Amino acid sequence: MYAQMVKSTGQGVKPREDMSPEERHFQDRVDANEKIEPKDWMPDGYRKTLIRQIAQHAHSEVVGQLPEGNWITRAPTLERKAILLAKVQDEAGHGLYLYCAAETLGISRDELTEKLLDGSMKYSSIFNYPTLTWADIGAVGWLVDGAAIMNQVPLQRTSYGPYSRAMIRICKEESFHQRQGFDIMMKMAQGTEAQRRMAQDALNRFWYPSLMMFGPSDKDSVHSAQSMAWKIKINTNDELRQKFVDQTVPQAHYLGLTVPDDDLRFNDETGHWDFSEPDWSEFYEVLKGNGPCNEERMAARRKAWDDGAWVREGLMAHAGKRSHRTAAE
Ligand code: BYC
Repeated sequence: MYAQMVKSTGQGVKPREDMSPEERHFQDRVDANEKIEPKDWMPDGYRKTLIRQIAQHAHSEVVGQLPEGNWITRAPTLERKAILLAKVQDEAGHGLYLYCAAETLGISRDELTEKLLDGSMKYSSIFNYPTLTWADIGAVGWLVDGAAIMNQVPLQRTSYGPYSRAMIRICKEESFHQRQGFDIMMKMAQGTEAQRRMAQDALNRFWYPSLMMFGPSDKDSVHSAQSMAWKIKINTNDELRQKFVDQTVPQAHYLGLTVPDDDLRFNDETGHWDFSEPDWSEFYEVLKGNGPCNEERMAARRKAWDDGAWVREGLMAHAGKRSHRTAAE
């Protein structure tokens, strides 16, 4: 049922002449940059697309704690440990803001988690790659949070009020995350020869998976056209990917590192960096569950869900008792 609902939103933009009067009025509000609030009328497709995108984002924040949490006990100094711990806790908080934003659309957080666990909802492809060395934690902060910010800053202007407000808070914290990652990379790149090699190796492994975070190229993006008409998305996947490359290549050069792309060239005519596309067959394999860490990530989420069952049951029992008491009073 859910897959069907999602498919029904994956088409081109609905022409104005085919819209009902409510849909036309709704589109006019979006075009006038009015925020849509939970109790306002909205097309079913708008609601479903938002639930899909916000929940996918929320799941990504939560699953995104795993590759970094893996390094909390092994951070090289007390200061690095405290910073990483704070960052990972921030990601949990981002997940909660986003689940709350999704709940305003009429779906519960439990349902969303169940959809993640049964495979009908996704999380970002990037978190299916392992963090093998401390330099990977630098690369995640610099590249992964850098890509996330590139995507999320425009989403502060998204048409749905609760999503837009959640993004404003999240973006404030993400910029600190990106800087802490770049700072780790600086230390590594300017350290011993072995540390510099670790930094380069982390860049080599995280470069293309970071480019994939923006989603398939525009010609293959299923949802972009309608999502942009509804201002659920503000930019296309390729626009954001290009902005990310333009911002990140000079940073890599500043670090004295080499971007692993032989075809990378600054194009004087366009004023942008030309770069090689990621291997899209790898991207789709990761989405199908065949990435290096898909199984491990889902097993960790399933275990957390099962281990937390007693808390959920306890809360429900407490809520039940309270409502009995209120009814009796
Ligand atoms: N991974 O039509 P398209 C973070 C799916 S950062 C997995 O272009 P759309 C964090 C897509 O869902 C990451 N799946 O889709 C950072 C669709 O499949 P379904 C989270 C992907 O939605 C640091 C299909 O491919 N950020 O949280 O218009 C530390 C076709 O794609 C991916 C967000 O989620 C992918 N990379 O555009 C901790 C930002 N890309 O659903 C945490 C909000 C595409 O039809 N989301 N797919 O089965 C977005 O901006 C958009 O959803 C996307 C995709 C740009 C990601």
